Amino acid sequence: MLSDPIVALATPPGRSALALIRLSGRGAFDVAARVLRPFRPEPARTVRRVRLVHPTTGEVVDDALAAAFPAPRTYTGDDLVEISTHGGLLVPAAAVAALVAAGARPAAPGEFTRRAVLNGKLDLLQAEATADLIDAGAPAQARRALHQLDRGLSARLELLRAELLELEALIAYDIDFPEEDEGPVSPERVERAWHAARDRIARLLATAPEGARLREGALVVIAGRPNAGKSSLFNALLGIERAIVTEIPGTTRDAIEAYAVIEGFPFRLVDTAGLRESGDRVERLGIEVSQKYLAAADLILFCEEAGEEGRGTGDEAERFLAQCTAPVVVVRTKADLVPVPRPSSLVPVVSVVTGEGLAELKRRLAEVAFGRLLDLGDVEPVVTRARHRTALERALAEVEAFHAARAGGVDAAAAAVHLRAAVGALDDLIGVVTPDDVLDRVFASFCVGK
Ligand SMILES: Nc1nc2c(ncn2[C@@H]2O[C@H](COP(=O)(O)OP(=O)(O)OP(=O)(O)O)[C@@H](O)[C@H]2O)c(=O)[nH]1
Ligand SMILES: [Mg+2]
Repeated sequence: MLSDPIVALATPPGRSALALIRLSGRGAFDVAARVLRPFRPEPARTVRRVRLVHPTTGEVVDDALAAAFPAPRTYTGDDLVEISTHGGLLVPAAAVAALVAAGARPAAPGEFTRRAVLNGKLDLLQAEATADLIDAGAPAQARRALHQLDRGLSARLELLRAELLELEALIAYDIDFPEEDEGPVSPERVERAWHAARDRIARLLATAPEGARLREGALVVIAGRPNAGKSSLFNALLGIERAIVTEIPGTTRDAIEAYAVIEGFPFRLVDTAGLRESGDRVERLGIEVSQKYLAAADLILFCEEAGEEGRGTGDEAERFLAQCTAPVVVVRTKADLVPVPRPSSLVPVVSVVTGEGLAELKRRLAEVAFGRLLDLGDVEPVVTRARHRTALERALAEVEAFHAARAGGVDAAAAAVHLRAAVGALDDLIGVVTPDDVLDRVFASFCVGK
């Protein structure tokens, strides 16, 4: 059923001062009236103090606050009631149970937002942004999600869509006047309009790799010779003593992964076993794991001891680095052991003992992993999901195919089919008409009550 009354706890269960319950759908006010004393939908959007009572046993569950939001000016687009109860495990659950006994159904994950999309209150990109905002662990993720929730990406795609329709209209003149040598619209004008639309798609697509990294966290693999100070630096970047540090080379045997927010951006830091030829079986396995991480890395942080630059990094390490496709940031460790002043170099120099250079290193990591996003600032839209990327790739391919068809002498009507297909790809992306299975996928990761 599309609009039956649903109910859910919108706050996490556990010890808290308050909990928020949402009830929405056709008949939501009748359900509320069976449980809340007193309940009146008027005046709308006004909080009132109520007694929350179980509808069949008459037992008083809580002394609460409730507000009624009549359709269509609500989050879901249907009638909606928000009830603030006391927190904890027992009261909110009993309140939800009372509303279920009064005729509401427990909501599925993301069902409130799904209804908002179906009722045209949010587009699909805004619904995704809602989930991203809730899941945000780093400030940059939250800012990006808010921008998308504000229709930043939607507005850009609508502009693009309008440009493609405009291009289609220009072509239509050729369809109407096929006999004329030169139609009323010059080929240059069509070419210019095509270029503008094509570049706009390409620029959006170019944000996809860093957009995906912003969602998942940039994978930074810390590598280098044994005893180079990798685990010490890993701990310093995390701000906790996570990995074991000793003066014995070969201390780290396994890869250790941890989440960190650096300069407001999300990172997944990995400490690895030092790279060297080793006779020790466990250490060799550790080095194999290091290599796997190096292959998957977004960025490699390569540690060398300061003052040891002349000694090279060892054949083994150099071979690994030569195979790496990810950008490498070299860092000199243990700066406090080297006399100052040191020969100046572009390579960051750090010490976990004095803290020297750590702030600069963090800025450098953010620049290398998220430089394009930093350049774009918070106003330009960014695509963050595989769903966005594949739709834009489809649109780009169709727009290119249109151009190739025109250049190849295909008549205007046949070439325009590609423009239609490109517009269709953008419509799928914004969620103009969205099939159920796409909605299922988008809302699968939502929490209940959202
Ligand atoms: N003085 C000084 N000592 C450091 C610094 N960083 C690391 N060390 C020391 O260097 C030694 C090796 O440090 P680790 O962090 O374990 O080095 P690692 O690269 O992880 O070594 P493996 O796990 O064996 O590959 C330890 O004795 C650390 O205390 C530093 O900035 N200054
Ligand atoms: Mg180590």
